[in-house]
Amino acid sequence: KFLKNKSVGIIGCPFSGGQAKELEWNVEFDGHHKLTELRPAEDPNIGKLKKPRYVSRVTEAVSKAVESHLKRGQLALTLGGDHSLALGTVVGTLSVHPEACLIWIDAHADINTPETTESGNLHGCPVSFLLGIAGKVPGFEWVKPFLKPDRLVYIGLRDVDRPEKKILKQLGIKAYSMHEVDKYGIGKVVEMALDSVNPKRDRPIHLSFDVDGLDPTVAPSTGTPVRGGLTFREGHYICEAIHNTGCLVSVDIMEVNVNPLLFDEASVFETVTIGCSLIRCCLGETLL
Ligand code: HAR
Ligand code: MN
Ligand code: MN
Ligand code: MN
Repeated sequence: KFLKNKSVGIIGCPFSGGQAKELEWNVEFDGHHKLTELRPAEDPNIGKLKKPRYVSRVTEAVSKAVESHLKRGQLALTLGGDHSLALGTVVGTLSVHPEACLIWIDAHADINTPETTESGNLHGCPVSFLLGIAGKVPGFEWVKPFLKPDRLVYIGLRDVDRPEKKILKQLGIKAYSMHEVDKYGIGKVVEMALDSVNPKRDRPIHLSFDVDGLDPTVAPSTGTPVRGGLTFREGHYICEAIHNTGCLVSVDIMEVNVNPLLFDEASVFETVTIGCSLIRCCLGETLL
């Protein structure tokens, strides 16, 4: 009776004055960035790539947002959304901290190039753009500085395309698949991963956490689930250990899908809840 347009306004209230603020972080919430407004009227494929202009505009805007929070000395926490967003978040981090390293938690390597991608989906490609091996794609000229291959490490991989495997080998990129997690245990894997990209623990760390790195039994509402993933504790251990380095400057929690048409409420709740709990570990929540 009183409303029009079937439109809801959400008032985000990042306020904790009425309680004791547990982890002692001040929270500044941007609100949801209005990214859909950046969608161009026309966006034909470029080669195999789907929605290239939309993705380039959105990721460039996200890079600026991350950059501005980091410049103000804040930890940049980005909640998404498909993993193409990490193209923006990582460039934002590198533009403030050129010496930063990238820890990528995922079932997938997301390192397809515009040539190797079979799906054409850009969430399977952000790492190739970050490394500067994607070639020239119109709209993505803003992507700089590039990430050096020895500043990147993966944990949790188990669904890597054949051409992606080739790129990982050729560039000598360090990757700990679920096989290594099984073999060495998560403690050793995280230590080896940190030793490879941040041997002296003196480089800023960007953590890009795709929730499909977790097993679908603990993080079900994600677009491309793959069996045999990280357990609840393994996921949390990674965040705790990275927090403990004192080097964490930027965190992405990605591929959380909250579309009620795609997932039931319980699945969404479970996945969002684990995302929040990973974030708390990144911010220093401990078990004891
Ligand atoms: N490798 C496949 C592709 O390029 C699948 C990518 C899967 N998507 C993600 N990324 N959720 O981690 O399309
Ligand atoms: Mn902001
Ligand atoms: Mn991913
Ligand atoms: Mn993934």
